[in-house]
Amino acid sequence: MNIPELLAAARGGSLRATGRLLSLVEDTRREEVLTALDPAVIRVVGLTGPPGAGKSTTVAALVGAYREKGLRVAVLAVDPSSPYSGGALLGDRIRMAAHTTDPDVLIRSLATRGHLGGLAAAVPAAVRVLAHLSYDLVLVETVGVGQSEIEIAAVADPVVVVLTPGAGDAVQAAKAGLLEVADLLVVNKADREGARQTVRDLHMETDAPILTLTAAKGEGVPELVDAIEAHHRADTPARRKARAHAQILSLAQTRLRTHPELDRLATAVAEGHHDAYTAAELLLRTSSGRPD
Ligand SMILES: Nc1nc2c(ncn2[C@@H]2O[C@H](COP(=O)(O)OP(=O)(O)OP(=O)(O)O)[C@@H](O)[C@H]2O)c(=O)[nH]1
Ligand SMILES: [Mg+2]
Repeated sequence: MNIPELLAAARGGSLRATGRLLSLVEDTRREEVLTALDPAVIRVVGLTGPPGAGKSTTVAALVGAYREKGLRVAVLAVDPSSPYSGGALLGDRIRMAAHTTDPDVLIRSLATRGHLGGLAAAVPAAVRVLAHLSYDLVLVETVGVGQSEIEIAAVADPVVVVLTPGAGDAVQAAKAGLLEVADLLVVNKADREGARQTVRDLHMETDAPILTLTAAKGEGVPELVDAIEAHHRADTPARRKARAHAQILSLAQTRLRTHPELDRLATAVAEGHHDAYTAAELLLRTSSGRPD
């Protein structure tokens, strides 16, 4: 099937065709697919946080809540660490089991293979495909380690940071830069001791709204849905512009970071043939298709 045929089949409800399209935008045929899409708007909610904080459990609970409202929901689970779907995603599959037979729920794991700009470039492309296919909402889960949560902040609004109770967790999260990207904070596993103290600690570190949640039991889920809605309602042109700004920068940086000339230029600088300023200028020029 060619791309227009795939798009037609996907719009007609074929999950297979949708899956195929998502694979294409993860890979070398991204541009081809993207140019075939009309611009469409879709809400993207990002969930990030330390490993094991309960992100997938929260996502599964949110899917349930949004399905009750009649929304078509897509889940993108990003596994930045591994090119293969490992144990974590197997666990997710169990947590998502209730939704896997629902035709209005799409669950997809994106393994960022490190080429074509990885996560930063693959997620916005996948989101555009899903918008075109009339999903109402995309939930993007990514582990908050390193770069990925910053990249997610460029696509998602709000970014929900999921933490767990525990001494020093607030401080750890602040140190890891997680609080900076948080529009909403969730202290999950509130059935454990110390949740209230963690909330108090977090209030010292951030002005973002903080909720408690016991995702495993669904407690606090309606409040989280409300907080996400409130955040959406409060969206402004200035915020949309800030997101666009972050997205452009993120995509441009990715292009530069993965540019084939970068390595050659680095060697030239290391060997004293160029200074770094000239090399940076050359990299920008070759990236914009104006090699000299
Ligand atoms: N006690 C308690 N355990 C929970 C709660 N929510 C999730 N868990 C458990 O925490 C573990 C990790 O949950 P996940 O939802 O897989 O966490 P995650 O953040 O998606 O994990 P990774 O994707 O591997 O980083 C699982 O064993 C869950 O059952 C909760 O509200 N209370
Ligand atoms: Mg998970």
